[in-house]
Amino acid sequence: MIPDLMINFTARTGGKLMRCGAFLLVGLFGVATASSAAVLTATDASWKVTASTPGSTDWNSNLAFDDSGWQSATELANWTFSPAKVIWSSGGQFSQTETQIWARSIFNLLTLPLSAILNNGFDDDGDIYINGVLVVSDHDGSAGNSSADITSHLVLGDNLIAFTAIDNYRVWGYNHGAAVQVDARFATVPEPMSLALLGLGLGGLLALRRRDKLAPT
Ligand SMILES: [Ca+2]
Ligand SMILES: [Ca+2]
Repeated sequence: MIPDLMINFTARTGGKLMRCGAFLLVGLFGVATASSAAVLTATDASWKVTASTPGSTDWNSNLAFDDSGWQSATELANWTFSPAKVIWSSGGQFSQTETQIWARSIFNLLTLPLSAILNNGFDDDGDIYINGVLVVSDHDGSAGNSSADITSHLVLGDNLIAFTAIDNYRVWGYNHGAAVQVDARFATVPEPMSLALLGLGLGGLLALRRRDKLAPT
């Protein structure tokens, strides 16, 4: 639409049209590309964890699952994954007993993001679920990071992120950890300046068009 208008009017209206076009393009560009970044959730001491096999299989899909018997996660310091903290349960970084944990957290969305990327690191392996859907399955037998696009699995309101992590390479005890973080981008409400520029451009074009129609041919 814009190129046609530009071509149609340029020959007759010269500089004024160019100014209207510039306002339109700046306004549209500002509206179309406006977005903001946010961390939806990241592992820290608020996450609930247990080193005992959950009593029912819906621990990773049911928002109302009773995890009151689980404990607050222990934050570890054995690798950096900012702003997510590396967590495990009470056994700590060099536990002699724990080889697997289960972890849960709930976060709320007032609007759905344009995109959401789940970044994670496991020492050593694990599975991650978003609202009951398996989105990461890492069973390569060694520590490492990966990421997954989880945009389509998010819903308005409460969302459950849950994982199980397994230490399967023992060094000085079960030196294990897991870090999980969801980074999202949201569309933002158009800024007043963008709307003003858009209005200026449209108003200018309409004025030029009206004048063009009234002018003798
Ligand atoms: Ca792994
Ligand atoms: Ca390990």
